[in-house]
Amino acid sequence: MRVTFCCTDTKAQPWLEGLRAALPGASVDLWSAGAAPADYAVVWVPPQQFFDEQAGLKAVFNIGAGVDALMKLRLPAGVPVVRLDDAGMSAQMAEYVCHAVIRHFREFDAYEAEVAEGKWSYRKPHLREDFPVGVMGLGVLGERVSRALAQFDFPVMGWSRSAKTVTGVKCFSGDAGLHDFLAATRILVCLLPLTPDTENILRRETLQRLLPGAYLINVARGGHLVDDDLIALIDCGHMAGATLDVFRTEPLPAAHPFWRHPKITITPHTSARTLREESIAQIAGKIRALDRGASIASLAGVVDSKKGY
Ligand code: NDP
Ligand code: OXD
Repeated sequence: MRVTFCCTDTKAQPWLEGLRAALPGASVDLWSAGAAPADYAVVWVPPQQFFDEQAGLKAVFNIGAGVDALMKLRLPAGVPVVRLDDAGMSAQMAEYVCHAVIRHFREFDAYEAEVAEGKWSYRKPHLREDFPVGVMGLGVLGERVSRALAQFDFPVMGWSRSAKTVTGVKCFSGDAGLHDFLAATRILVCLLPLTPDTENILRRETLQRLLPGAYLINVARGGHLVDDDLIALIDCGHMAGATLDVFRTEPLPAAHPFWRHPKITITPHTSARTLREESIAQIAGKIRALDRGASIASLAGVVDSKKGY
């Protein structure tokens, strides 16, 4: 069995060593132009030439949860794409989002600023019922994040394409459910995949339906958000601010106003990192299963090419 590895912006050597150890007997190599045809590919944003040359792949494994960049390429007809299914990301995402929600709700930034000025002062505690949190996307990551927030007794709502039931979370679905979901949300968390249906979903028209004093946490993709609409809604006072981990252009260009906006906190696409050991174990386990004759449909994380996630 041949496995080819082609991951942009990734140190290849530890991945190659890990995959070789997890797949003894397989030949696991770094792809280069003209390489021999492989059975399986492990990729992150490969060049188009990679797929043009590797037309006979049995499956493509993406070393991330989001496949938006991959789905823009011309893939060999019918090749299954398998994304990471959690692989240690949901716990990180729950930490990041709970931290951002609590930091805003408890006004820790304001306390930090006052302490820096030598002030010992109290703020009136907010009521949780005034800070309902709405999570867009109730998949592997969104569901875990919703459950974690509910543990802190925030009122939590979730929105997904298909109807869902999550204990402690009021669930909405589809276009029909979006209006009511937004109208009841004060802190909005985006954990949607980026697809033609969800691109620019965080724009003036949707953000202005949120409760006054709304706060946005975008941990999905920069393409979900219309940057200027967010800034305008914060500056006019409808929104209180935002925590953003993802951007249309990454790294965020030095001149972008998000760097300096006093009500916007940014982090460098780090809310849930791909963990190498967990990811290798998951991908190698799936390759072994396929090699033993398991069907693609039996694997978790298979991308539906029509839905785009
Ligand atoms: P999943 O595929 O498991 O979940 C996606 C969720 O979004 C599902 O609940 C799905 O609904 C819902 N959804 C998709 N399209 C629509 C739509 N048009 N309307 C309403 N709901 C929709 O993905 P994950 O939870 O694993 O990951 C989500 C995203 O998080 C990734 O695609 C990636 O972009 C981002 N991500 C960001 C990271 C970071 O570090 N910032 C790290 C990892 C991921 P349904 O359940 O009905 O299918
Ligand atoms: C992912 C990411 O999609 O890191 O996994 O953004």
